[in-house]
Amino acid sequence: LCCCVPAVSLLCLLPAAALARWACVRACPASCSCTQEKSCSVLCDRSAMAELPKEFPCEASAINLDKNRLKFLSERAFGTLPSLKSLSLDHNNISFITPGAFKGLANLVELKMAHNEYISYLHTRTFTGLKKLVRLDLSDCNLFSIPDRIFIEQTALKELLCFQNNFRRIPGAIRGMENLTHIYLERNKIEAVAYNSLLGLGSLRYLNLQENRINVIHDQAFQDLVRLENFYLNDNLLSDLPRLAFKGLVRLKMLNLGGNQLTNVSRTWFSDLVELEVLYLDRNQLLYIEEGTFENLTSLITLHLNSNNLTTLPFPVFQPVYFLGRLYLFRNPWECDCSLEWLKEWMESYRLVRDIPCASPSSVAGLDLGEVVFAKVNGTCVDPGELNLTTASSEVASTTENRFNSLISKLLQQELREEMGNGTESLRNGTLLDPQEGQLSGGAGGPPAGPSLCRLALFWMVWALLGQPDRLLRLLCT
Ligand SMILES: *[C@@H]1O[C@H](CO)[C@@H](O)[C@H](O)[C@H]1NC(C)=O
Ligand SMILES: *[C@@H]1O[C@H](CO)[C@@H](O)[C@H](O)[C@H]1NC(C)=O
Ligand SMILES: *[C@@H]1O[C@H](CO)[C@@H](O)[C@H](O)[C@H]1NC(C)=O
Ligand SMILES: *[C@@H]1O[C@H](CO)[C@@H](O)[C@H](O)[C@H]1NC(C)=O
Ligand SMILES: *[C@@H]1O[C@H](CO)[C@@H](O)[C@H](O)[C@H]1NC(C)=O
Ligand SMILES: *[C@@H]1O[C@H](CO)[C@@H](O)[C@H](O)[C@H]1NC(C)=O
Ligand SMILES: *[C@@H]1O[C@H](CO)[C@@H](O)[C@H](O)[C@H]1NC(C)=O
Ligand SMILES: *[C@@H]1O[C@H](CO)[C@@H](O)[C@H](O)[C@H]1NC(C)=O
Ligand SMILES: CC(=O)N[C@H]1CO[C@H](CO)[C@@H](O)[C@@H]1O
Repeated sequence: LCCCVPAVSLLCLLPAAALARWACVRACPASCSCTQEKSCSVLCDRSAMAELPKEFPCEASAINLDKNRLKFLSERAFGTLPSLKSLSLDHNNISFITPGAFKGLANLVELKMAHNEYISYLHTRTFTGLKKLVRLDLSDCNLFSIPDRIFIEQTALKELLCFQNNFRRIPGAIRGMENLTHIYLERNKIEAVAYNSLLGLGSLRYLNLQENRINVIHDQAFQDLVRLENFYLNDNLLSDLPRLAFKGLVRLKMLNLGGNQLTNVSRTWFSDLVELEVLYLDRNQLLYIEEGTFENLTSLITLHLNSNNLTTLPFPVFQPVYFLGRLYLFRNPWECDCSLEWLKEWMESYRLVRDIPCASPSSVAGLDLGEVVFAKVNGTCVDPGELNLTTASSEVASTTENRFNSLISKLLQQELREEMGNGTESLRNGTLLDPQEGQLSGGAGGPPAGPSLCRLALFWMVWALLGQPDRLLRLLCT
């Protein structure tokens, strides 16, 4: 029974603060400590408790029961606590929750039950009475599924944390929960995202599905997620995506598709993602990126394409390139022939790219693209592997150009090396973290200033000259 009745007349003589303190402490359970600062907090964590105390202070606004040995919650396990906002039961050994266990906690906002590894089943009426619940944590609880109607009263729910369970599909219970903003479902065993799995989630801003076993995504599965900003789909088993997979996600800022099995990137996938700033496509098996793929990504700052099977990257794939701040291309079997000449130039002028190890042609294998010197014959680039076939006829021109070209490369590389230092890239669970990402967000990737501009100008000058070897020779020889 609740004790929250106006205190007896004697107590009315006490000041309100003193009265509150008295009330909070008076009913403090034996193995807990109770503090009344702003509101009544009951701390019962790490006290080897196997059963709940008989009674909590009626004024309690927060109860912490973490790291005990609780096994069982009976109906109305906490009595009636009209002031309780936060209840934490993390790291216990709860294996059964009687339907209606939380009845009487009508104003509870946050319920934490993470790391109770023996909860594998929840009854439809588990959360009955929790009409104000905003945040629910059921992570690492060994759940295999939850009933579709379990959240029928939790219309205010905004954050649902269910990572590290055994779900094989996205719980139907979340469908249509229009106030949900954050869903954590990483490290489950989800295999597919059906067209109706995520219907009606119009407020969702964060969705984490990483480290599942997703191999199928139905067409238009994400169509209702019009406010989604951060989307983790990395480390799944995707080998393809529907043509219009991300259609309508106009607010998306970060999309992580790393660690899948994609081979082709279709130009239709990202056509609506006008606010996307960071795109991860690393650790796939990409062979081919369709021209125009990044065409509409006008906000893109960082693109991760490292650790794929790319051999070449046609220039038109990167139009428009002006907005990009960082481009990661390492760990790909690059074929450093003339088709990558543009990338080398870009690399040297803008410093947005580095680390492009060449796998072929054999004459440059093992070099970095930045070290490859593209020979020119009559102003036309000659692929490294073929050099020996063509040098004879125009030996003078090409060697002079080569020497000049290589001098410029060396100068630029020297500087590059000085700027790079070590450890610019750190791996977070296989996904590259960009240490500068945060700083880049305001209009990053614009033209480099100061010395870089000079380099750029120098570079284009040399380039223009190299395109006209006669002029270059005149310039060098007079
Ligand atoms: C936790 O509960 C399970 C099953 O209910 C039991 O097998 C296990 O011994 C309990 N562990 C502890 C530490 O009490
Ligand atoms: C949920 O959001 C809707 C608007 O989308 C709002 O009318 C409703 O009051 C919200 N529910 C709760 C319980 O906050
Ligand atoms: C990938 O693209 C190439 C070139 O267009 C095409 O030949 C191949 O069939 C595509 N593969 C897949 C799996 O779509
Ligand atoms: C880019 O957006 C425009 C206008 O919405 C659209 O017509 C075009 O097809 C998009 N490009 C790609 C590659 O999808
Ligand atoms: C990508 O390269 C890896 C290792 O080099 C290879 O095992 C894999 O089959 C390649 N994938 C494709 C699609 O070519
Ligand atoms: C280079 O140009 C000269 C004269 O224009 C021509 O004789 C020669 O065959 C050209 N060499 C090659 C490799 O095209
Ligand atoms: C040119 O060099 C490549 C290797 O760099 C070699 O395989 C090829 O036989 C050479 N061709 C001629 C005509 O010497
Ligand atoms: C760079 O790496 C070298 C060898 O790997 C190491 O000795 C040196 O301390 C590193 N420098 C910095 C600034 O981390
Ligand atoms: C930074 C980060 O997310 N690290 C996580 C990598 O994955 C392991 C387990 O797979 C986690 O324990 C780390 O927190």
